[in-house]
Amino acid sequence: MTYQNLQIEETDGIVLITINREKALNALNKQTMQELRHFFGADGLEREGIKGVILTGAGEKAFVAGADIKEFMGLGDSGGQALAEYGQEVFFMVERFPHPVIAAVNGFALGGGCELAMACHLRIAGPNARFGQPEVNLGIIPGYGGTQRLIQYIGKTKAMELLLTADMIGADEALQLGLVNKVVEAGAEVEASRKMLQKIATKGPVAISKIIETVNAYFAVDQDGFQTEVSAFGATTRTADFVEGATAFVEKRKADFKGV
Ligand code: DAK
Repeated sequence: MTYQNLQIEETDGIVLITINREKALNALNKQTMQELRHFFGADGLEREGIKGVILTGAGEKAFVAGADIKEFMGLGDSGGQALAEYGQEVFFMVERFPHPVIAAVNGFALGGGCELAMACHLRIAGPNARFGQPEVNLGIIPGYGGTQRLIQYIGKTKAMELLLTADMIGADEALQLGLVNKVVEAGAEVEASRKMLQKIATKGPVAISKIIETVNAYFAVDQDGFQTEVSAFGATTRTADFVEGATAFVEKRKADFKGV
């Protein structure tokens, strides 16, 4: 697939994906969703030696200002349910991606944009970041997992308020509520994300993937998280990386992990 709306740059195993529709505040149209699906469901999985992914939006104003309202207006009264299923599938691919994915939130993260940021494993926001689920303003509800993930991050009380009022919150409140991991200076969102991924990249890659899998299991209705942890722990203890990590500790040196 040739990417039209995603700009993809890989440096030292870190992939920077910029959603590149600045004039529409990086709104998620069908093409962009297909490209995200292609990256997180195929291209990104096939790339060797990936350490992590940073997702951001083009320009200084928006991460993603939601699903493309102008495009989905043409949907009429049919197709909404199928599109929500498709969107949820794409965002589950992000959430289940075996390498860490950080949303570098450089402005509005509204509707589908807030949902996309929440599907990422970590969120680093700039001071201009604004989060919200304004769907009720349009007479609809979030369709890409927003009603569920917002509760996971900030609890039912505040999630209910934001979902019902369509109010936006700024970066500091998002930090206080646990929606973002850190707030950095304007323009430093991507670099701060890169720094965090570089730190994670010094750890055992199999262990990192297993952490993602196990944490996700906590929220999966069809999985016992504790049992998932037992199996994942067992799998990590059988890796050469564990032998290397333990040996490096004893020998008082840095571990040289190979991801096996
Ligand atoms: N879609 C399409 N275009 C958008 C857009 C969006 N979500 N957000 C902004 N734009 C466009 C504007 O139309 C404008 O384009 P021009 O008029 O210049 O051609 C340009 O971006 C700049 O926007 P503004 O002029 O409005 O900029 P302001 O600074 O004045 O305001 C804003 C910024 C972010 C507060 C405002 O643009 C805004 O309220 N945007 C919409 C936010 C929003 O409601 N987002 C959508 C939430 S609903 C579904 C599945 C999922 C969903 C829906 C359906 N199905 C399965 C059917 C999810 C829906 C959502 O995400």
